[in-house]
Amino acid sequence: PRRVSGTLPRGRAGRQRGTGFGVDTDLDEDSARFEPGEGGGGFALDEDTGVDAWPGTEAVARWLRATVGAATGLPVAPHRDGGNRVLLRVLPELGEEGGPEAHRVAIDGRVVEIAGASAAGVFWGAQTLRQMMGPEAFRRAPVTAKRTWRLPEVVVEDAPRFAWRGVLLDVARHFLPKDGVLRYVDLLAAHKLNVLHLHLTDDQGWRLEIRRYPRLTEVGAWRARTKIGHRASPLWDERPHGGFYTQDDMREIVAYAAERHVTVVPEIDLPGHSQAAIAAYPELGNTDVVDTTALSVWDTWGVNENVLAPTDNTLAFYENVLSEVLDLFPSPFVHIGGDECPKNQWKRSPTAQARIAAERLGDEDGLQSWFVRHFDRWLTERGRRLAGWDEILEGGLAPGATVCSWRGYAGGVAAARAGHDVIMCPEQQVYLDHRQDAGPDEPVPIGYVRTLEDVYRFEPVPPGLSPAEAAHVLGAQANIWTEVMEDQQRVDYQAFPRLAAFAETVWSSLPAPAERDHASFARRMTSHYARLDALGVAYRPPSGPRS
Ligand code: TNX
Repeated sequence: PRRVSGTLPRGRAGRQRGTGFGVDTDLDEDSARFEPGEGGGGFALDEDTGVDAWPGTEAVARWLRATVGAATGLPVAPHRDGGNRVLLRVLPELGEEGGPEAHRVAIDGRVVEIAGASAAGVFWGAQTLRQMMGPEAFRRAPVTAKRTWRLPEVVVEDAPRFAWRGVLLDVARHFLPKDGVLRYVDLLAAHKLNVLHLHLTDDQGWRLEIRRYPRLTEVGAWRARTKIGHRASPLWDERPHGGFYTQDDMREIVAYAAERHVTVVPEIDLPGHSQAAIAAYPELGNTDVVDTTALSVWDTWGVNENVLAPTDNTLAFYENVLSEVLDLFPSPFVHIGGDECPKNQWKRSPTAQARIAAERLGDEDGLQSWFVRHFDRWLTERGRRLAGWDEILEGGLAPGATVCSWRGYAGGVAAARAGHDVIMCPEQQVYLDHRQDAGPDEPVPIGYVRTLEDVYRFEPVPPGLSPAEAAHVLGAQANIWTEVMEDQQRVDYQAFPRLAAFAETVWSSLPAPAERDHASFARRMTSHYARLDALGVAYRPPSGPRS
């Protein structure tokens, strides 16, 4: 069998090319690239094929059965003597070069061996196996006409470029019910993405049950109406909106994601983007300058003046919230937001000014930094790491903070130079709420255009960083803010196909942006659209909006 590496699109006939989320393993149109092995016919996956799951890979076997089993109608059951087999095993030495997610899929006439440096590597290898089976393997309903699925004799070796391959889902602006979140976990995993950053709180909604503070969801999870379109629109839909995850829901989401090697990173946004919390508990706001009892959950988009008051009560409240968050989320990282916090109320508030003087914070930026440092210490003492948006650089970065650089690369570069870890998510390239085309029929009422090609040109490590600084770039994230996405259908439309391009930029070691092979990517997308169809994803068609 041939040996191929799935890290780069090479574009030469006869060689297999990598995609961002595995290797290009389409049997239908690219079968010429697979040379039959010595045994001749390759591997026949049929009703006698069993799964031989070595210790640590049991969840991968369950996943194979639930996906490939459902699509093929084959048992995909534990291996018994007689049939051929899919062997799953952890082989730590595979990680010496490629790290813990490295894996190898080796197929001959008798065995499909999926070996990974860790269970995560085995899982990504199993995803590659499903890709190799063709689009029908992504269906829910079984293909009944086909009893034997042929796989070529091949060796695929692969490993991701970055450890953090993330997607932010904003479930605060529009609530996505639990099953929709589970579905997104599956979609992330199908693209070998491994971080789901859940934006759980904002001015327009609080989405997580906190037992100690029931009004956060009784009041904070509901709004009376929603602004149609983006900031400039003068129209509201006059339709109530809301919802939240119970703690049991969230445990289920986290466990489901963990089985798919996706880490759920929670975000509790502070001290800005907090009007829903203030509407529920008015004492959290700047009561000495505004009547916070008159506030309700916000029904408009943009940057909100109603921010948290810098009091001991606020700190204690959020410590209690975060204690419950830590119980639910094993993630090493907890995101505390820190973005877009206007300082006008603090400028007018005697309480805030007294805090600035007492703590020698200098100015309001120092006060914002005081909030972040407090929770950085608090999280560090509990064995977690704080992540925040790049505004947390203002007024001085907290010692343990990791920066999510969204206003371009500059914040991330400054943080990396200062020895902090960084997640790159520049809005100019990987904000999936931005429209995909300038055309008048695009259904998304946002001005900025970020095309599929723009996303494919995304490079997480900007030029000019030394190797040591570049090592602080843990990876990147595509952010799906949902102001203009009221349901799953709209989220699908905005997320896909761009998320496939993003996945490639974080998995593969692509050439420099100017040298990327868009034609090759477009060709490979042709077969990927068929997979997305089988998965039921309402992506934006390549020919433009369905109108
Ligand atoms: C800025 S990105 C925000 C979000 C909005 C987004 C819309 C960031 C940290 N803050 O609150 O949803 O722009 O693109």
